[in-house]
Amino acid sequence: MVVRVRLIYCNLRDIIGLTMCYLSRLAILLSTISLAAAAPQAVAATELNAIAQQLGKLYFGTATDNPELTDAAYTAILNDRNMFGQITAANSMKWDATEPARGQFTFAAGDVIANLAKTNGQLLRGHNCVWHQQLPSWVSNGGFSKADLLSIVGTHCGTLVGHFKVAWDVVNEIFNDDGTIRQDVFSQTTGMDFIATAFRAARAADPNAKLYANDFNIEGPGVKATAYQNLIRTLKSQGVPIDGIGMQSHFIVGELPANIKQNIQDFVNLGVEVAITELDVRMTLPATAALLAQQEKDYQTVIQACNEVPGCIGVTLWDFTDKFSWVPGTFAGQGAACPWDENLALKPAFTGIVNGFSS
Ligand code: 9MR
Repeated sequence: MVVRVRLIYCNLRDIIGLTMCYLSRLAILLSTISLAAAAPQAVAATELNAIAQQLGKLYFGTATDNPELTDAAYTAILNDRNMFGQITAANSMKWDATEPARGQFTFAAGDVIANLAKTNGQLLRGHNCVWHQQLPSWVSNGGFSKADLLSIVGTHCGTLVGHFKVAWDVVNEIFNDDGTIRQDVFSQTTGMDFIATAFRAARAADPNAKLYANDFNIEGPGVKATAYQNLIRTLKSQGVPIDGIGMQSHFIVGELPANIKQNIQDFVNLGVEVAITELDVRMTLPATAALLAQQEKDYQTVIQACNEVPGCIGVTLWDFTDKFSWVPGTFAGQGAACPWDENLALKPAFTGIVNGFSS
């Protein structure tokens, strides 16, 4: 019965995709049957978004990228709303993709992702308005005055948020690991003022969008998390609309920070929601059984921490398969960071996620 219910959600676009979808459902069902015996509070659903929503989360999701959408076996999994209830564009809503020249907005690639989410019945996170990377040189080298750059930031954020109408990473990676403000064109030209400008423009463009600050190395307590907590206090005291903190969660196997749950709770206590926005757990290759087993535990730890704090509203993988992970291209000799391997087969990490929701 459960199999029949799940199978009807397979995307019937082509025979390869359909076959992959069926095989994936079967593997999930088998793994969940074995989990059900062990876990004290085994959940009834077998797919990640269905499990997350059953437990009161808004979604379980994944990043995706436009070039990947030609891969039928990949999209058969991506398009399954019970597996992924939310998607994030890994690249096509960034500044270089959306405003390559001043005032010239191009939404074609971003709209492909937005329309995919709509077609699939998935939520969309917008990523991102203001970031020091993938920033066109007309912004970084424009030599603008403070007033000009604030106007540029406001126009960019307002136009993006107004167009896509979703939850947004309004500012991305604005602090260094030591908690100081990152030195880039935005802070060097405007001090901290670009932050309020970006959030206010985003709110004016869409009063319903959830507006986030997003960063890495803020998943555990420490100076960088404290910097964001202070920022939230400051922004709120000034009436600047900030709704959430995105914890990117790009982890290394066996090296998760301690006290993730407490840290999430500390943010929630300040009156914001928290989302795990870019989860992956990389390792030095080759992937051994021991590394994969530790990775399973690490995924479980993160999911359990989010699961146990009601204000942690959802989790997004930074793509679900090693086939399309950003890790090997950035960290030589590292990879295998995702819960699906390069052949789209489930890894032990998938079980870790399910168990994280069950414990
Ligand atoms: O996944 C993205 C990759 O395709 C791009 O080449 C890269 C460019 O910096 O950005 C990656 O996504 C990043 C995200 O936008 C912000 N947090 C870190 C992510 C991994 O680098």
